[in-house]
Amino acid sequence: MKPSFSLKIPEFLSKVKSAIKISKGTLTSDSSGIFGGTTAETVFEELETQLLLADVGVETTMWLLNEVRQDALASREEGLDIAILLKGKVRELLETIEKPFVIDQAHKPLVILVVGVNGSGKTTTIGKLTSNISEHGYSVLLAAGDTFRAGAVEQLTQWANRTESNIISQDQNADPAAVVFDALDSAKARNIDVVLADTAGRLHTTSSLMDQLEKICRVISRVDSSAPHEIMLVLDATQGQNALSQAKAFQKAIGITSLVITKLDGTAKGGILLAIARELGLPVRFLGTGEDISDLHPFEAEAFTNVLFAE
Ligand SMILES: Nc1nc2c(ncn2[C@@H]2O[C@H](COP(=O)(O)OP(=O)(O)OP(=O)(O)O)[C@@H](O)[C@H]2O)c(=O)[nH]1
Ligand SMILES: [Mg+2]
Repeated sequence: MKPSFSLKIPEFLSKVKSAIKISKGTLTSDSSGIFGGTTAETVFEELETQLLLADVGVETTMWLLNEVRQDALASREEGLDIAILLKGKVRELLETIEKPFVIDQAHKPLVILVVGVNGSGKTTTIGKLTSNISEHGYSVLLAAGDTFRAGAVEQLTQWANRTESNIISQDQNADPAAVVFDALDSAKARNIDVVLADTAGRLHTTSSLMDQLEKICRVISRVDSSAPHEIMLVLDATQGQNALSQAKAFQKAIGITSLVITKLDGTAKGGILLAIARELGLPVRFLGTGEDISDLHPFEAEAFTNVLFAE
């Protein structure tokens, strides 16, 4: 049997490297091979290696392969294609975290706090997202909550100019909670739809910095008790399993509500999304695939599965 992977990959995902490479010869096995024969074991061993290389992680890899084994056993179909079974499982798993970003107009402004470790792509993601939201006809105000890094306010100001959106900032070293508070006040007064708050990059292991985020959330909720409506963690896909540890730490400290996975261009570590789906189950809103304003895309499980398995 020929491998029957659909290669329907949207243009925008063409920058993402395929991660799970399965050689053609091992795709198919007859049923006698699957149930205990060496052919099946060879196939499973190869799948395991490929999943681990793609940064799926040990736990999720074992879980996936076990699911596939059970399905194969239950099916007993002649000429069963194990890789197709795996691909189906991967898609099902990724579908659990496909929850597209929507602007809930019940909240005005909708407040999104963007957090993450240093350099993960927070500010760039905010710029791209601002462009995306504005294109849909909503007004955006940026809050320059990174008052720590030199140049951070200027970087966000450039994005505000580029996207013709509003920005509220203060001097470097100002209290980030005060900046975000001002931004919310201003957004309310100007009837703005969405506030995107940038924050300084922080190591997930530094508790004083995590406390600072908590303070920002507290101050935000004083203006609107339902806010922040989304706490978006930006993860750099090239960090692989470390991104998963970051997500767990941020989740524990301040309670993340959604994820953006950046830098998927040029890395074959996209398998991290499988570990995220299995271990965190948090919605993945967007994927970042480059430094340009247009390099942000809604996460779609099926399209991403096709990329993971592309030849
Ligand atoms: N290739 C690639 N580069 C990206 C992507 N997203 C962001 N970058 C780059 O990563 C670098 C860091 O991006 P920033 O947006 O400044 O990251 P940050 O999280 O705001 O960084 P700090 O504020 O210093 O914590 C910049 O050079 C960005 O252009 C992406 O999806 N792909
Ligand atoms: Mg930044």
